[in-house]
Amino acid sequence: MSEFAYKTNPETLVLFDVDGTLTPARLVISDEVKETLQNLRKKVVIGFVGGSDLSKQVEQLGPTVLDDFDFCFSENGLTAYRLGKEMASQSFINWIGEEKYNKLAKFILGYLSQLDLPIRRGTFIEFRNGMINVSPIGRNASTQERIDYEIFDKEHKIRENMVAALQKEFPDYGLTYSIGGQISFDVFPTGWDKTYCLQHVEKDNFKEIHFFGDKSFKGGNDYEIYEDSRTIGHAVNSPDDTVRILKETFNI
Ligand code: M1P
Repeated sequence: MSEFAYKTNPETLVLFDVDGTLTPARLVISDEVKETLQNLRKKVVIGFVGGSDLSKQVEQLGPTVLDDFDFCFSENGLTAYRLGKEMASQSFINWIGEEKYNKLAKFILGYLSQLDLPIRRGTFIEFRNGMINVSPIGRNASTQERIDYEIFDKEHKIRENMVAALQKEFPDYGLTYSIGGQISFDVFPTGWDKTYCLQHVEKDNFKEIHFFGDKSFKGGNDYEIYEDSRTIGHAVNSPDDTVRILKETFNI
């Protein structure tokens, strides 16, 4: 018998993006969203799929995150947990190889060094298990610095132009560039977007898989999974919106 048999609808899985869907960008989950998820979990199987690594999701969703969700997918599912147990994962560096990665990193650092930006902080390339994350201002920016940068970036198209330059420089690398957050973009092998996590739930044979995300538009990092034929997509514009749709759809 399935471990999910105790739920009212054990054959339904509901997956959530994190930033902008369960929490405000890079901030902590509210008590209201937490309580809504607890109620939902009694009825269906729940999971999150975020671009960030697990340590960020622990900060945002809480230290008991592995117990609070049936499925936890960090880095689009490159790091995956089912009922608190880690599932097999792959790595970006094994896939790309040291030589090609070195060329890519040199180009990125050179490009960043030539940009005129009002401020810079630290950590311009974050090396993760399943991707790298590139931030012109640096990942150590404070919340206010992030907000200011996002406005500057929209006006000067810093990330958009940089992605175009990378695509031109490395046309045969098989990489996807995704501008999902406020200050950075993710770089990962094509196909390792959020749909990557769906292979981890195949064995459970869910009849319905719902996905909630705020970046479901073309070019957003929720687009592929939102549009995927295996999911029922829900586009949201805030955690409050997520709660509202959950209450309407699942009667909680
Ligand atoms: O989850 C969306 C994005 O969140 C962060 O982006 P930023 O720091 O630019 O706001 C990053 O963790 C990024 O990887 C992720 O896709």
